[in-house]
Amino acid sequence: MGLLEGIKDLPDVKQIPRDRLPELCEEIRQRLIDVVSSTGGHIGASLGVVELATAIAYVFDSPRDKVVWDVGHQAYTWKLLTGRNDRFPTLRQAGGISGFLRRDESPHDHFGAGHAGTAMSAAYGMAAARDLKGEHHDVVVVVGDGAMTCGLSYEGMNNAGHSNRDLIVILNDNGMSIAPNVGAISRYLANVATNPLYNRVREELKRLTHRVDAMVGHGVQDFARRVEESLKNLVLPGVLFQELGLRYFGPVDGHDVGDLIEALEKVRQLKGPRLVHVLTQKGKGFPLEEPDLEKFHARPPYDPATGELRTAGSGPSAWTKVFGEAITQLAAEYPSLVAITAAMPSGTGTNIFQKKWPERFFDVGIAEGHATTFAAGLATQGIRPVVAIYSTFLQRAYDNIIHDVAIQKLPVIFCLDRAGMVGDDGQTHMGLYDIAYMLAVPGMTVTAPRDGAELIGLLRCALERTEGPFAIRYPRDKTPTEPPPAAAVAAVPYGTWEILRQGKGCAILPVGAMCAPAMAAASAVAAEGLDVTVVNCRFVKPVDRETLDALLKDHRILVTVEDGVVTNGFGAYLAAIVQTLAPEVRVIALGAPDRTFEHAPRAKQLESVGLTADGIASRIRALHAEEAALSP
Ligand SMILES: Cc1ncc(C[n+]2csc(CCOP(=O)(O)OP(=O)(O)O)c2C)c(N)n1
Repeated sequence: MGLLEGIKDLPDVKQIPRDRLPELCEEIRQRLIDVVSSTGGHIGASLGVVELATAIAYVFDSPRDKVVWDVGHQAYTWKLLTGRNDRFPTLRQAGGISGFLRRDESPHDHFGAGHAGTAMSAAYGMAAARDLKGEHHDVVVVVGDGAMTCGLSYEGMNNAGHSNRDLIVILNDNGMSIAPNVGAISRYLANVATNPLYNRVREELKRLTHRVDAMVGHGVQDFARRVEESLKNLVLPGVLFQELGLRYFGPVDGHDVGDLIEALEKVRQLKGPRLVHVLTQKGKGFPLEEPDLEKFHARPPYDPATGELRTAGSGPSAWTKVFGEAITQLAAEYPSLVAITAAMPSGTGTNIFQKKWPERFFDVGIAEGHATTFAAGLATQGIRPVVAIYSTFLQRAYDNIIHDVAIQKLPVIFCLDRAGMVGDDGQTHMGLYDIAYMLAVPGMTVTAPRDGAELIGLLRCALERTEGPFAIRYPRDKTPTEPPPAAAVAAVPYGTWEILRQGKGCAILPVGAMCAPAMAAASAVAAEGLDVTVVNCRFVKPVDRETLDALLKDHRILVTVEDGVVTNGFGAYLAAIVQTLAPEVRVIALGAPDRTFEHAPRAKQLESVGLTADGIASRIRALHAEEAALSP
């Protein structure tokens, strides 16, 4: 039996002789490569921390000690060592374990996440709670160098650093965010890692820690203080963290499990806020000979022997690609257009733009709020920023959208990829809230295209406007049809809807990607004698008053369909308007109910809330039956 098979929970890890831990790590690495080859997932991030997660499991005593992993995408080894090896093949599958950490999945998942930069604050909260309750345990944070581009990480560090509370921060530095990391902090960390003091520091750390061993139980506190002082003089590379109030240790080789354990054991004996800088290699051991580092971060199913993807995608292009190509082409016509991403060049398709227009491309790091205010600054100077951020991550920038962009009526274009049900990333990544949050922003134009050509037409419409922000949302999916080149697509006239099918009595009003299932539903009920109208509500705000007024004349029921929460969504917004215009008309809102949603394929998630042709058709039939029963 392999070592991993014998591990049912963390205490079993501690039973393994130290000299056999490298063997355990190799088993774990193979298990990760094998399982993720069929489930897909964040293989690169997780392979990078096999030794680190094993060392943490070995040294600390979770669940008594609290271990908080930032994002949680890199914590697959943690899952394997904390009782989830058997269920690991269900990773990211419907009904299976999550691709991130969740408090309801294991007592060892001390904080749920999915978005970057939350770990420092959450861990500091746990440390403060421990002290308030008079308890004694460790609180450990594992945070990546990418997450160090998040302002939130510094807010947490600033607070924790001068608190004097016990907190161990482990900085997992692999030089990568999803793409190569950006900005001053990444350059700073690279300098630290290659500093000539590196070897001296390591040697000195070893020498000093051997002396701690000899003195345990005899004046450890006093000695710890001397260790600290000696190190302070030596580890000038970590001066940034020292100035923030965290004692710096490292850099430590993140693939030497023995060194890691030694370093963590020693740092554990000290007090106060401290930071251990660990150098790791993203994707270590992955079979691809020349990994495309960015694609490597998370990967769809692949061949475990070669690392090559199992299936090349077929059918029309993904929305992401259509968007990336469209802005790249439109940039030739609009010289002031620039593109901004918050650490997601390939995820948002802006990598296509980056290749053609490198000087007009900005990757600002995992900093959605900054991306938005930076865009606002650009817009004050006549530049036309297109800010491409996933719906879920733009939640981070809400104040910036209102305070920095909308109030100043600046023409910033927000392109929200992954809007709607998002699939196997699950509840933390759902793009269900943007219609609701954007509708509330004064002066915000809120739109959603029904296909790739309309996405280009809306981008053009946005670029032609010079006042106020403009949002365009589209899902994690393929477009229904391949669009023509951007030059062949005209601007969508501002504020207009499009009648896709003229019927009577009942009208379906879908938003964006919901047009296709709405049309299919209309065809299905037409075969049964129900002649419904379908209107493409590509402008969610402002509504097309002319078309709406016309609809209100000969329709008794309007059924809105949106791939977003119904609470304060398009249906609610339209109902409030209709109530003032024609109170006798019923507005029925179809969308996602007010709850969280589990990971599953996007199509299944949509089906679960009736956002399919069948689901919409059965609601139309039911409404028709209700109306028939009510009419005299
Ligand atoms: C707020 C937010 N924006 C963007 C992302 C997408 N994202 C997931 S992991 C990641 C990179 C994180 O880099 P790092 O912290 O260094 O961890 P690594 O993957 O390198 O282990 C990004 C940008 C996110 N999870 N949260």
